This record gives sequence, C-alpha cells and structure tokens, in this order.
Amino acid sequence: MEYCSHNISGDVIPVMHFSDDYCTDVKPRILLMGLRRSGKSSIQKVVFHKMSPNETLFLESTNKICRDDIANSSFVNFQIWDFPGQIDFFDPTFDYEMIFRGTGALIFVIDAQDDYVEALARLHLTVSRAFKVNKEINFEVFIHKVDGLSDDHKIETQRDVYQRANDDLADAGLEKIHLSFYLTSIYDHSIFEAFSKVVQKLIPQLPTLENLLNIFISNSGIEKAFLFDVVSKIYIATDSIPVDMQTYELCCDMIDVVFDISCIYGLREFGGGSTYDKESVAIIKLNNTTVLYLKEVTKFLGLVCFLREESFERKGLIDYNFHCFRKAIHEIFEVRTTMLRCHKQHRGLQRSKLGTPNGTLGLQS
Ligand SMILES: Nc1nc2c(ncn2[C@@H]2O[C@H](COP(=O)(O)OP(=O)(O)OP(=O)(O)O)[C@@H](O)[C@H]2O)c(=O)[nH]1
Ligand SMILES: [Mg+2]
Repeated sequence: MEYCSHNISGDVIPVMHFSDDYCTDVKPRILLMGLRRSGKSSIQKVVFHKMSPNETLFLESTNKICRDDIANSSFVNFQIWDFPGQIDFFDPTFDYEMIFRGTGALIFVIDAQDDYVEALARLHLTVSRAFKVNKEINFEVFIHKVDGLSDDHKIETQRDVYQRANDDLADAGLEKIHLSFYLTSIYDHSIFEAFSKVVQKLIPQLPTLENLLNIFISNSGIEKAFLFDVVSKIYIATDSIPVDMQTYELCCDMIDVVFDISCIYGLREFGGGSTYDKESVAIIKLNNTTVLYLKEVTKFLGLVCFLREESFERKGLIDYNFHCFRKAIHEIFEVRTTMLRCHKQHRGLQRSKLGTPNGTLGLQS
C-alpha cells in the first residue's frame, strides 16, 4: 500500500511503509474514513493546517493514504491518517489489520447533504472490520456539511443516522460497538468542537485536568475556562460546566487575534523571538461586561478564561491561582515524561509490535 506523509507546513515528507521499523513505534492514530467527497481532507486541512474553508473547494480527491504527523507542532501527540474515499477492504495489499491495531479513534465522515444510504453501509463494514481487529477503538461519526441544513433538518438527520447505524449493528449482533455522533461543518466552530471531544477521549489525564480546572475557576470567580492546544484550537480540557458554543467560539477567536497580533508586533527585529512564549498574555474586554483572559501554560497550551468584569478586579488572586494551576500542569507532564522514558527503556528490551499501549495519546509539555 502506497502512502505519503505531510509535516505541519503541508510539505510532503518521505514515504514510509508499514513494514518500516518506525511503524512499530507509531503514535496513536486517528483515522479519517468515509465515502469520496464527504469532506475528510477538508476537515484535516481546516483543523490542523489553518486552511480557510473556502479554499477546500479546490482540494483534489485523495488517492492514497496521507499520514499527517501532528506531534511536532502541537501539544497532542498523534497522527492523522486521511484515507481515499473508496477503500477496498478486500484488496490484499491493504493491510487493515496493521492499520486498525494502532488506532485510537476512527472518525467516519458522512456527507449530510447527500443521500447517505451508501455511506451507512460503508460505515457498518468499516466499523465491524475495525472492531474485529481492535476492540479499544473509539468510533466517532461526523454527520458533516450540516451548514446546508436547517436546525430541524439537522436534528432529524442525526436521529435518522443514529437509528439506522445502530439498527445495522444490532442486526449483525454487534450491539457492543458504541458509536458517537457529532453534527459538523468546516464553516463554523463545530468541527473544532467535535475534534476536541475526539482527542479528549484519548487523553488519559483528562479527569485530572478537569478537576484542576474546576478548582481553579471556583477559587477565582471565573465562569468558564478552556485549556487549549493553541496551534489547532482544539480544547483538550474544560471545567465541568457544560460548554456553550458561543463562549467556545469567542475563546477560539481570541486565540486567532492574539496570534495574529503577535505575528505582526510580537517578533523582534529580523524575525527573532517567538510569537508564543512564557510572557504571552492577553486581556480582551467585551462591551457586555465580559472579560476574556488568556495566559500561556506550556509551549503548546494556553488557558482561556471567560469571566465578569467585577471578578477581574481580583486579578491578583486569579494570577496567584493560575500560578498554582500552571505548576500542577507541569507536574502532571513531568510524571508523564518519566513514565514514557521508562516505557521506552522497557520497550527497547522488548521491541513490542503493538505501538503505544491502548491507543492513548502522548502529550508534549
Ligand atoms: N458545505 C460544505 N462543504 C464541505 C464541508 N467540508 C468539505 N466540504 C466540501 O466537500 C468537497 C470534498 O471535500 P474533500 O475534503 O476533498 O473530501 P474527501 O472526503 O477528502 O474526498 P476524497 O479525498 O475524494 O475521499 C470540497 O468541495 C469541500 O469544499 C462542509 O463542512 N460544508
Ligand atoms: Mg480527501
């Protein structure tokens, strides 16, 4: 099976084959599968390569598996594999066992603006094949391109897809397989939100991060806080208050504003320095007495808080609590790094063929 690979700037980097030594040590994979033109490559380009949604109109159809390494540019350490629309599971050169074995999440994209009968059949085939090989995979169904649908139509489509996909599984005696459904579009923030949830499920430290955020906001008078991977705008954790889409969108927009301004004014003469570092901090006051407060947590992570103006008067307290929060986050990653080091030493002796245990994500501090 032939496939290519991209780094974050989209350059094609040398082709590697499944039999390469590197492949026995792969980062957990997130697979993007679905019928042709369902929007897989667009999702990957918009979320991870800052492509504007309109530009995706010019994307060519994918004709081989494209592997995108997110590890060097982002907090979360994984690879995204973008598949061509028509994968033939019966093609002997397609080693699906090898592919599914190291997979953490399989995202199946369904074009909601098209007739989805064929897509559902393909979803069933894909999921049942993958489950046979690896029972730990999270199956995520993106009901995609919903920008073209009315609100009622969206809900109706989700209900219909949910019903039919689960009926097909029940008919095949595969009720054990759990599918999660998301309504997505590259034309709004829904795709970032859905991807955030997919990634969060692969982060073993999520409950700890959520706890820390809960403690932080309740002691600081903050209404909502998101821990963002600032490069992709995926939020890797938030407190346990339900996410309101509008708040999330404001926080995403703030990251864009901070990065854009930093790129223009933040670099030293001759382009020296970094656009995002320990000193990165931003405050935006909205005209409805709301304040957005962003601070750097690690090289790839930022905390974005949403609070009332009166709470922001106690900025000293917030900053002190933030300092404790930041320290705790760094401690979590120190433990993680030590564990990874031990795991690597152990694996050096064993040369396990299974990749990262149970498909969870490695994190970079
Ligand atoms: N309206 C709308 N169009 C979308 C959305 N996402 C992708 N598209 C369009 O769908 C078309 C196909 O997108 P691709 O990303 O190339 O689809 P693909 O699944 O990678 O297709 P193959 O590589 O052929 O399997 C493009 O014209 C995109 O602009 C969306 O959220 N809404
Ligand atoms: Mg494609």
